[in-house]
Amino acid sequence: MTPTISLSDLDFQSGDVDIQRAAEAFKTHGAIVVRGLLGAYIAALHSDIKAAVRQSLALLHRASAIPEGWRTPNNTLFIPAPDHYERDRQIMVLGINYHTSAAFSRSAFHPPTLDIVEAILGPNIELYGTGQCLYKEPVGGHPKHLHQDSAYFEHRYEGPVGVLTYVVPTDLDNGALHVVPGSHKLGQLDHIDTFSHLGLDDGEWPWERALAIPGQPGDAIFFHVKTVHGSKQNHSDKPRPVFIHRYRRADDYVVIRGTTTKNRAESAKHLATEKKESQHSIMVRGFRPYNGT
Ligand SMILES: O=C(O)CCC(=O)C(=O)O
Repeated sequence: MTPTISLSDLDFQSGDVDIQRAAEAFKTHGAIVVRGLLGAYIAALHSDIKAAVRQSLALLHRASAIPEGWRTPNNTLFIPAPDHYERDRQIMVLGINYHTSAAFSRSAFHPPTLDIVEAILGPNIELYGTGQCLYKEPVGGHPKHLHQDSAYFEHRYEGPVGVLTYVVPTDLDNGALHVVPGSHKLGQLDHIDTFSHLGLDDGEWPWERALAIPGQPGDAIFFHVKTVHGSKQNHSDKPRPVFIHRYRRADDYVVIRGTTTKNRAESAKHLATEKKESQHSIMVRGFRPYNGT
C-alpha cells in the first residue's frame, strides 16, 4: 500500500478548524494534524521536560533493569544507546506526566482539542493514561518501528485517540512522526519484538508505506489506536521530545496489554477478566453514569 493520500488531506489550521470535517478526515484516514493547536503550552512544557531530563540523568545510576530496558526511580525508560554515544543508555520515554507537570495536565484539558476529540468519539470522554513524553536523544536517538498502539493496549471498543504534539521543529532529520493513512481499518496486526519493543515486520512494512508529518512546536497529530505509525532516528544535534495525550470513550477499556510478544500473549489469555470498573479515569467531557449492579 503506497500512500496515495497526501499531507494536505490531513492538514488543518488551529483557529480555523471545521470540526466536523476534521472528524471525518480522522475517521477516513486514521490521522489528522492541527497546526499550532497546543502552541500556548510549549514553553512551559519544554521547561518541565528539560528539568525531567536533568533529573533522569542524575538518577541513571539508580536505574533498575526491566523487560523494556532500564527504569530510573522518576520513571524514565532508558534503552541501549548506539555504540558511538557518550553513554551506554539513551532516554526513550521520559518520566514526566500529569502527576509531575502542571503544564502537561493543563494542556490535556485544552477546550479546542477536546472539541475535536468529542466530534470523533462522542460526548462522554475520559483520559487514558497520565500523559507520555517520547524523547529522542541527539546524534542517533532511537527509531521507533512502525506499529499500532493497540499492540500495546488493545481496547474493547474504539480505543483511545492519541494526540501527539511537537515541542521543537521536527522534520525528516530529527524524527518526524510517520503515519500510514487508512491502516486503522486493517484490524489488529501481528507485531514482532524489535529494538523499540513491539513493532511491525519492516520487510512487510517499510517506511515507504508511510507519510511523514514534519511540523513546528505546538502542531498536534491526532491518530487512531490502530493507525500504523512510527518515527526514524534523530540525526540532529538537539533532542527531539514529543508529548502525547490519549482520550477514550468513558465506557472503553483495555482488554489486552503488552510490551513484548510474550507478555502480550500472556495478557490475551485473561481477556475475559478485564472490566471497565477497574479502569475508570478522569472525565474530560460529559458524564459517566453509575452502571454497577
Ligand atoms: O515519535 C515518537 O517518538 C514515537 C511515538 C509513537 O510511536 C508512539 O507514541 O506510539
